[in-house]
Amino acid sequence: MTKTMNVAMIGGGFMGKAHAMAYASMPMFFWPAPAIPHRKVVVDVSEEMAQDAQARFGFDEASTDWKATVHRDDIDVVDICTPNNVHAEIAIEAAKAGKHIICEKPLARTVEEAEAMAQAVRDAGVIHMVAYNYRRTPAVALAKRLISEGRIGDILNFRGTYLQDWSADPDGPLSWRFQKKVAGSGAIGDIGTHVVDMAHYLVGPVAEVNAITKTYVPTRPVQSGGVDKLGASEKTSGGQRGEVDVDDEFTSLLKFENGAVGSLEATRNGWGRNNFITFEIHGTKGSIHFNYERRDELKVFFADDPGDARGFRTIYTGPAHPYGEGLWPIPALGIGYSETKIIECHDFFKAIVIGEQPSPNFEDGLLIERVAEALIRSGTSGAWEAV
Ligand code: SOE
Repeated sequence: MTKTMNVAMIGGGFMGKAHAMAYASMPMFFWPAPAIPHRKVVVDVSEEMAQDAQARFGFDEASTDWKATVHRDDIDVVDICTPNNVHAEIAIEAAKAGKHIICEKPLARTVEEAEAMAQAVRDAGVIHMVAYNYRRTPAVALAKRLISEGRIGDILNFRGTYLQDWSADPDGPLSWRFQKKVAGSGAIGDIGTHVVDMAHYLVGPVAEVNAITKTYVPTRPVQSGGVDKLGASEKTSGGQRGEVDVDDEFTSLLKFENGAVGSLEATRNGWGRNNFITFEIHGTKGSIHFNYERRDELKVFFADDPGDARGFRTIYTGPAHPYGEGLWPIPALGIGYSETKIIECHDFFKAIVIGEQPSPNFEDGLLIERVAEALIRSGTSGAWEAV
């Protein structure tokens, strides 16, 4: 009989929606499910927000007290979907309470916080995961499989991007994502870390970075209400403006521990780009190209194809590929953001049931924070910085 595990989700915003949908749908995709997540308690900052989230996302109960909730005996899993400034406090408390933890990315605002979180889960012996979901896109997992099988040889170069435009409008409101005390950093932590996670997964640890960081919009209109509107959908210009003290964009060269080199850039000010997560990887025997905006597809070039048939081929992911057994029965029916979160949910509960740490876990999240801090340091020093 498949075990049911009770989830307390802290934060009922954008990520809360994605995680709640995954809890509901995971057993519909992956059956038998490793465990059935039960949406027990959702916590938010006001009664009204918590009750809205309870009704909308299908939880049994609503609460505004995260601390009491994580200590409840009937909670198995704590899911942290809050802004970054409270990840550490909640995760450390949840670890003390002996709960398994899934935490939204980036793990923390600083390396110091991430170290404390990693220590807390080590001491508690609980299962932990950081929700870098894009590596669970089947096409990205297929890239990993091809690389692991040696199909493109030794990796020479990784070129990654994460380009968005939701903060290109200077009158877009001052969300928490522009405030260092809440977010830790800007494009670096918010989106660059997703690609660092994929680079670590596909190539290996980054050893050194040499970055340029830019803040293009130094002040923004103070936002009305606490809800993150992600850009200019609700203009509040004309009123009071507050300081942006994080990066809008960075571009960096990379050196990997295994000798591969590469580059990484991320911006939230790139007009016309939405969720433009790309990587191109060159190996000694072939190349791989991925663009999340065409996430059913993986483009692959094999150098040992006959000369007259050489060229990038497009593979549409489906049943023959990673996670194919649980997803849709025909390639190219469409993989979406939700599917990446459903797979993430599956892998997290599987890890709990088999008692093995998933990846990326808090140790991986800590390594990513070290890269993020090296990028910030390099943006100031103008020099190569070791991770
Ligand atoms: C905003 O840049 C954002 O919501 C990120 O915070 C998410 O991690 C990314 O998946 C989508 O864009």
